[in-house]
Amino acid sequence: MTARCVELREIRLPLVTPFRTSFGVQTARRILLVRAEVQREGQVVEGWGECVAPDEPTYSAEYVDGAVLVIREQLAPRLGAVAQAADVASSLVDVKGHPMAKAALEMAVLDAELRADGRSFADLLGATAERIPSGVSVGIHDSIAELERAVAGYLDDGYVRIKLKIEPGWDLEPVAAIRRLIGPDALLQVDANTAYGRDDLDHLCRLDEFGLLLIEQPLPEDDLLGHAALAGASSTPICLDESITSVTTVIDAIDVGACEVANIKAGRVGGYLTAVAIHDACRARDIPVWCGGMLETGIGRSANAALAALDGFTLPGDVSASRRFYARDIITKPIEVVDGHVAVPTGPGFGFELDRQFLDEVTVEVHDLSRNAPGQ
Ligand code: NPQ
Ligand code: MG
Repeated sequence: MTARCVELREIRLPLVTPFRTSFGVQTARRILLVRAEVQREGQVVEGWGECVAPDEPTYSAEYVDGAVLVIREQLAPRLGAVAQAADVASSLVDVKGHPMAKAALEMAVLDAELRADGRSFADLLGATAERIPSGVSVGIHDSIAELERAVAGYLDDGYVRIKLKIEPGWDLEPVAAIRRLIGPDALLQVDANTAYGRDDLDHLCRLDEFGLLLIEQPLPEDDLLGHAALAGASSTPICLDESITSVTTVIDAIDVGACEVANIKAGRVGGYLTAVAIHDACRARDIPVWCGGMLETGIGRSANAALAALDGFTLPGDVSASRRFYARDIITKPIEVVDGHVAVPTGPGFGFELDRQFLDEVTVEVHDLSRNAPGQ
């Protein structure tokens, strides 16, 4: 088999409601998609990957325009033709950083390869669960009353776990209000996206009284020892997101006591294959993991639903319905939450079918990657 990434496509989708985090507000999402082709016995089979890089470099260093450049000028030429998805990461290893861009290329090749084999991603992973519990990430709101309305709506939708975005000035009061609203037994956690500092450890310990599942990434991504200090002081488990960029970083974070729970996002770690390796490393160390989200379309959402079916994913993830973020998805059967769960896709590849007409309607730009092949 030979696989190539042949097309980079930028789409734009409006969000159903603004999504505010400690690092900014999003009202629409530009998303890069990668199309790969594999040749198998004279047939051409197509696969798709999704780059989770946001519009601006405020979650991590990557962003859409940077990803376009690095994929076109650096990654796609190095990739050229590969024999299998498992070779993508090693062929790109000389390029430092850019995990989301690399992950998108690996994803496209993996989807194409699996489709050519008639095999699902869940089958490749050995995941047997038919459905996964679905959690929802709730942005910062202008008032507690608005937040309560939003959370009540998500509970009506069936979500089994609520995650509140927090930042200094929006933490104890909203968390107290939502704990009161949803009752003592409902699953609740918070995510600060690095908004606090080492001077805030005492303040963050005040969250302990709310019975949270975890507090996600309170401190800057490079502050592992700060997270370890907080883990020692707080009864709420510390979960890392932004800090975990590789198998090595997660093992080190666990070893120094900074990571009691891990959020796994394939894009942040350079691809789904590394995401599985991180899952395995956490499982071997009895660290619970859950699947994070990056406002994916149905492409990334389908892949996440399969990843989250692995045994070590013992906490509900941010794998919510397509309509949590988008009125219309680019796949024909949008991801749905039924009875609080998302179905693990069973079709070949990541299991989605593209809505070609809608995809074309939302396409902003198409780049031909085959023209950047080496020697052309
Ligand atoms: C997190 N996601 O867990 C991220 C952060 C995040 C679902 O909470 C555009 C693209 C906007 C990606 C905003 C969730 C985003 C984004 C927030 C990711 O930290
Ligand atoms: Mg997070």
